[in-house]
Amino acid sequence: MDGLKLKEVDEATITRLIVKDAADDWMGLAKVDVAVVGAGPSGLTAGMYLAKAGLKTVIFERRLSTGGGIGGGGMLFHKLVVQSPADRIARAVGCGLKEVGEGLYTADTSEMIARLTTSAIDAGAKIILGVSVNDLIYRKEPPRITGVVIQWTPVILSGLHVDPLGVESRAVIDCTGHEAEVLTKASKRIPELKIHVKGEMSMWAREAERLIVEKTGEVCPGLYVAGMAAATLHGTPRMGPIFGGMLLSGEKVAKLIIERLENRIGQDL
Ligand code: 48H
Repeated sequence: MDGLKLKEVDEATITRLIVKDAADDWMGLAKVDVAVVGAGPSGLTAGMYLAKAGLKTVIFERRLSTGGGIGGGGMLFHKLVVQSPADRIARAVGCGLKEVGEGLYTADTSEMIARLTTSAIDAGAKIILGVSVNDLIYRKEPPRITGVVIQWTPVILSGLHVDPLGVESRAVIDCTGHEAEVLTKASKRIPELKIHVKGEMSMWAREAERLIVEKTGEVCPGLYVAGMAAATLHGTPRMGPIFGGMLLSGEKVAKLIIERLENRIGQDL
C-alpha cells in the first residue's frame, strides 16, 4: 500500500454530498410516469421495458436488496427454472441459461438477480431501496389512481407515526408478489374501485404460468398488476420456482402501459 494517495475528504463533505445528491434525485422522483412497487422479477422486468421506452420510471423496494423471491430459488437451492418463450427475456438481460430439455432452462439465482437489476438500471429506471409503498393517491370522477404513498421501511417497522410522502405517477404497478400489498390496501381504502383480492390457490405450475400472464393488466384507471400479485388478486394457482411467467408478466404490463400512456400524451390524467 506504499505510495497509495487517497483523496482526502472530511465527514461534513461526505454528509453534504449524500444529502444533496439524494435530494436532487428526489426532486425528480416526486412526479414520474410510472411507479413500480417491488423489485422482484416482475417489477425489474417491467421497469426495464418502461425505462427503455423513455418513460420516467421508479421502482420502490421495501428491502435493502433487489430480486424479491428469486434469491430463494427452489427451497433455497440456488437454481430456478425458465421456460420458453421467456428465455428470450433472460437472454436479453444477459442471464446465462442451461438448456435442460426442449424449451426448458435453469439459471443461477444470483445471476438472474444481478442481470435483471443492472438491465433495469442501464435502461434508466431508478431503484430506491428501503422505501415501502403503504397507500395510494386517488381522485374521483372518474375514480383513478394518481400515485403512491411512501415511507421509509424502518419507520414502518418502528411503529412510530410519521406522516408519509406522496409520489405522483401516471401509472402504478403492484409487483409486490404473494401479498399483493398495494391492491389489498386499495380494496380496503378505496371501496368505489370494487377491488376484491381473492387470494392465490395451491400449486399447479403449468396452469399458473399461463394464467399469470393472462391476468396481468390494468385493475382500474392508473393501477396495474403484474407477477405473483396477479395470482393473489384473481385467485389463480401458484407455480413454485419457475420464473418464465414473472418475466413475461413484467414485459406484458410494460407494453400495456407504454401503449396507454402514448395514447394519452398531452391529456391530463
Ligand atoms: C415496496 C414491496 C412492498 C411494498 C412487497 O415476491 P416477488 O419476487 O414478486 P414477483 O411477483 O415479481 O415474483 C414472484 C416470485 O418471486 C415468486 O414468489 C414465485 C414465482 N412464487 C411461486 C410460488 O409458488 O411461491 O417480489 C416482490 C418484491 C419484494 O422484493 C418485496 O420486498 C417487495 O416487492 N415489496 N416493496 N413496498 N409495500 N411489498
